[in-house]
Amino acid sequence: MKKIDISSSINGIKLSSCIMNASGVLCCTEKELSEILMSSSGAVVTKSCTMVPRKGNLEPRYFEWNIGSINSMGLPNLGIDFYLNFLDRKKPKKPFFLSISGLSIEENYQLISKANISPNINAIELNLSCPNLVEKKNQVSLGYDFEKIYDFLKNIFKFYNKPLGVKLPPYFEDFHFEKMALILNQFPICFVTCINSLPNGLFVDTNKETTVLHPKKGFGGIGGRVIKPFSLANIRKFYVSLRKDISIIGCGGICYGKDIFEHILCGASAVQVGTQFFKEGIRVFDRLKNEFISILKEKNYSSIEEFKGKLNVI
Ligand code: RRO
Repeated sequence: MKKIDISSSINGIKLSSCIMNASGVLCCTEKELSEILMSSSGAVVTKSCTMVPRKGNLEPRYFEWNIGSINSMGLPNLGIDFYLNFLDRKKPKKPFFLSISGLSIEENYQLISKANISPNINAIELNLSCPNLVEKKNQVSLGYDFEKIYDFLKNIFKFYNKPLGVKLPPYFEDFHFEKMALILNQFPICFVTCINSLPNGLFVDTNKETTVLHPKKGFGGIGGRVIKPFSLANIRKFYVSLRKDISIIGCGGICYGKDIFEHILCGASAVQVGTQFFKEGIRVFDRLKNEFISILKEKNYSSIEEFKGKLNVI
């Protein structure tokens, strides 16, 4: 019988499985990260970190329903030193992506400088798209600030010389996709992760006539099954417009093996699981792997390279 290989490469970083966790979900503490290291996920991504630990927003700050989730976590994390120390102690056998999300451009430079001298990091996933910071209520997130982002990336690549990917917010306009691709194509970006949660959703409790979240008057980032069409659109748009050496990591709406197939068909080289990981726990990686392998068997594919990006338009 034909051997089915679901390994992948993110611009040269080898993953034994193309399925990994999404930053933010169950990847903040020692226990959570250790569990991911021992699982069948192809890599580990940390919760986005800042220079100093943060408690995040007030609770309730997460809610899920049958087809989605809403969160306003507010960047709770243990601080960059914890994640670098964890990495140095554990020396993971799978790629380790440090997600960073400074509260200012200056803080991002400090975080990136620290990561730059850490010997064991495989890549930074620079989060340009946190939707929930109460202290930045009137500021546009960097991923939507097309003026600032060019200079920001230019300055980073003056001193940073390891692999760096960016986690993008969802875009909706052709003009924005084109503008972002034009910017990213000018830098030695290793990968883009599409997409972060859809910002500023609102979920209402009909019985209580209230919001379900407390921070930011109930508004929060939407994730889960309901956002899959937006993930696929963002993956596809960037797959056709980015340089071919920039890998795409799909994120958003992965619940079943077939969702992984769709992300890869649109152009992703790997996928991240967020809401469904939170719902199901660590066994989600084995289940998704088995379902994905079954689909490849049915379709007679033996590796993801055979169909990656090969979406047909009818
Ligand atoms: O912590 C959060 O509120 C959060 C972050 Br940093 C992010 O990037 N995406 C999200 O949905 N929540």
